[in-house]
This record gives sequence, structure tokens and C-alpha cells, in this order.
Amino acid sequence: MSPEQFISCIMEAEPPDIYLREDLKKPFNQSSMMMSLTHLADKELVLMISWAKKIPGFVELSLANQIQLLKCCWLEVLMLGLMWRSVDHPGKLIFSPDLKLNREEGNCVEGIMEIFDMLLSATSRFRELNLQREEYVCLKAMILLNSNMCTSVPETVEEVESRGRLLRLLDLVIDALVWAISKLGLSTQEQTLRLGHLTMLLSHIRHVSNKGMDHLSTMKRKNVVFVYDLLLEMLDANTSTSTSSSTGD
Ligand code: AOE
Repeated sequence: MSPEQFISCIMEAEPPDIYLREDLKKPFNQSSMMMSLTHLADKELVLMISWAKKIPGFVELSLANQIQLLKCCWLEVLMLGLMWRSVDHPGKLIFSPDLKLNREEGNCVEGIMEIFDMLLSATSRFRELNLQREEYVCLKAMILLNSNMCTSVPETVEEVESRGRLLRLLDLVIDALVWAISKLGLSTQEQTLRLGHLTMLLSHIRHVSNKGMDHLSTMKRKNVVFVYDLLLEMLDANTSTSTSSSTGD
């Protein structure tokens, strides 16, 4: 598959905008804001599973590998999406078209302003770089495919094969990002620098995601198990019909 074809596939895989369609009662208090955000994230996570399955090659990975990748990166993927939606709105976080928050509104949830500030500064950096849609979709696929690179040690033959397929997929997505950058009319030197700057931003996103996880666990949300079961079900449903080897039966 050519980089051009790969990018058009992942552009089509982009999830639609999500509206909360709630009576968002402003001013928020701690619990109403956390409830709106959790409600939004729940809806986004369901769409994230369909998105991942549309990335060429993802469903050919072992089911265990698919789940592990999504478990590792879901908050990073949500955050990059949030940054993309917010890139043209300095000082605001566009969680959804009907949930736009500025840093001061973070005041009502303990500890959230610190996270908002980190999200806003990473968003400013993308604005500075004038991030393009093609680059954004590549970076998001990169986050997913790279998320367990340094944590998983393959043991079974199946895991070794799945990791091999994963590494080839990562090569594809790197080629796609390089191709997207090459379309921007920059000099060779500038293209190399842009690739470096864009990929370096991924380490900031991982950092903000870790901080966000810490914050979420102090907020003690209890709906994690439900989402996990749903995830398993949806991925399993797909894998058992489309491949013969990865479920082991
Ligand atoms: C960022 C982007 C976005 O689109 C939505 C949200 C909403 C909540 C925000 C977060 C964000 C940014 C960081 C914040 C956080 C609230 C507090 C934190 C501001 O500081 C996230 C709400 C998350 C709700 C938890 C839902 C449970 C998820 C469990 C996932 C899981 O267990 N698995 C296995 C992964 C499933 C992958 C599909």
C-alpha cells in the first residue's frame, strides 16, 4: 500500500464530531463538569474502537495486541483529537462543538487546571507548526501503533508474529507522515526538521496523558470495567469473523 493510499484510508477512518446534546448547566460545578467530560469520553471511546479497526492492518494483529494497544493509548488519542479540534481557538479547549472550556473554567475541578494548561500549551505548539490534517491523522495512528513498543515482550509464536506485523505497520505510518510532509513545499532540510518537531511532540502528549491518568485516578471514576468489557466484545466480534489464527481456535 502506498503512503497516499494509507493516508486516504486513515482520513476516511476519522470519527465524526460528537455532540453532548445535554442541558450543559453553566456555571459548572466539580461533579457536573466531570460528568460531562466522562460522558463525552465514553462516546469517543466507542468511536475510537471503530477508528482503530479501520486502520489498515490493525485487525490483522492478535486480539491481545489490539486490546493492549488501545488500553495503552486511549487518553493520548483523545488528547491529540482535542488538540486538533482546539488548534484554531487559542486559549480554549474544544472538547466538543457544544463543550468549549477555557482554563479558568477548570477552576471548579480540583487539579484540572494544571492539565488544561498542559493541553493548551501542546495545542499552541501545533498551532505554531501549522499542523496539517494529513499530518494529524498520521500522528494519531502513530500514537496507537507505538503505544506498547517498549512494554510488551512477545512470548508465544503468535505474539512474535503480531509484533512483526505491528513493526511493519509502524514503518507504513512513518512513510505516510514523511509523504504528507513532502507535499508542503519545504526544502529537504526543513522537511527533516518538521518530522523531528512533530514526532517530538508525541513525547509531550504521553507526558500529559500520564498526568491526566493520575488526575483521573484521584477523581476515582468507577466506570472502567464496563468500557473494558465493551472493548473486548467489539474487538472479538471483528477478529473471529475476519481471521482464522489470531483467536487461537
Ligand atoms: C481529553 C480529550 C477528550 O476528547 C475528552 C476528555 C474527557 C476527560 C478529560 C480528558 C479528555 C483530558 C484530561 C482530563 C480528563 C478529565 C480529567 C483529566 C481533563 O484531567 C477524560 C474522561 C475519561 C473518563 C474515563 C473513562 C474510562 C476509560 C477506561 C478506558 C479503558 O479502561 N480501556 C480499556 C480503554 C478503552 C479504549 C477504547
